[in-house]
Amino acid sequence: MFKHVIVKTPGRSYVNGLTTSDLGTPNYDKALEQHAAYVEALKKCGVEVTHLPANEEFPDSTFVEDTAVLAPEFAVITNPGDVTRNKEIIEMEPILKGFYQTIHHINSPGTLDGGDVLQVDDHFYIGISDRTNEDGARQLKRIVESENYKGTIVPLKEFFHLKTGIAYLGNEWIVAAGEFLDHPGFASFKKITVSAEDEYSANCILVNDYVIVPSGYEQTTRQLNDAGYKTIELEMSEFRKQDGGLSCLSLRF
Ligand code: CIR
Repeated sequence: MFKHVIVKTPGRSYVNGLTTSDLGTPNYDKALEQHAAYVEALKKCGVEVTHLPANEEFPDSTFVEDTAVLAPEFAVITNPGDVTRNKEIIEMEPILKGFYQTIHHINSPGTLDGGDVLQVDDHFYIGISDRTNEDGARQLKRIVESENYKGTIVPLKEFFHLKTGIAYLGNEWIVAAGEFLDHPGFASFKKITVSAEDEYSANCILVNDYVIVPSGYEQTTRQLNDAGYKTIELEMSEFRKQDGGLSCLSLRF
């Protein structure tokens, strides 16, 4: 069960953040509305929300997931791979110190974004991407192993972040798209399969009794419901425009 989440309001500078998409510039007011709905959905899931104010200096800092990797026993402050985002960790570390006694760090030349890390029970899967390099992935593997967890490194072929294409829902269920549909590392899991056109919905999050999914992806939602999951659908258009998904907007622990 998750007890806490950390979120951060997008600042006005959000519309000037990083993106590889061609979906247009986000509408700031709509982004604020969608963020507020996200926070309400998390509250419905029964978690206590630590809500950080916007920081205009870092346009992408609403995507707090990239700044840390959290387990019940320890936190890891990452070393985000894009230079414009790297110093977002400075603001996150004191917040996490309020919750954790054991804090590890990913150090340069290693880089790692939290979006590249998927926790499956006692096992962390660590993607190597344009943001997370081999050194950063190896550092995180060593850290989790020192804390009695398993670590597996997964070089990505296409996805932006590992969790762009895969989610874990507990009870051996994963949601998988693209390169993860027949990836040998995830062959033993039960799968909710996501088609190429619905790929954005592979980034969904299990928060206690609910799976939060982006709205507009009926096939994914239907499969989730058929597998016994209660779902909450959220409009995510303004975050999708900046390559952000549901997992990116919070740290859950
Ligand atoms: C970025 O390029 O860093 C942001 N525009 C999107 C980050 C998405 N984060 C995530 O998937 N964990």
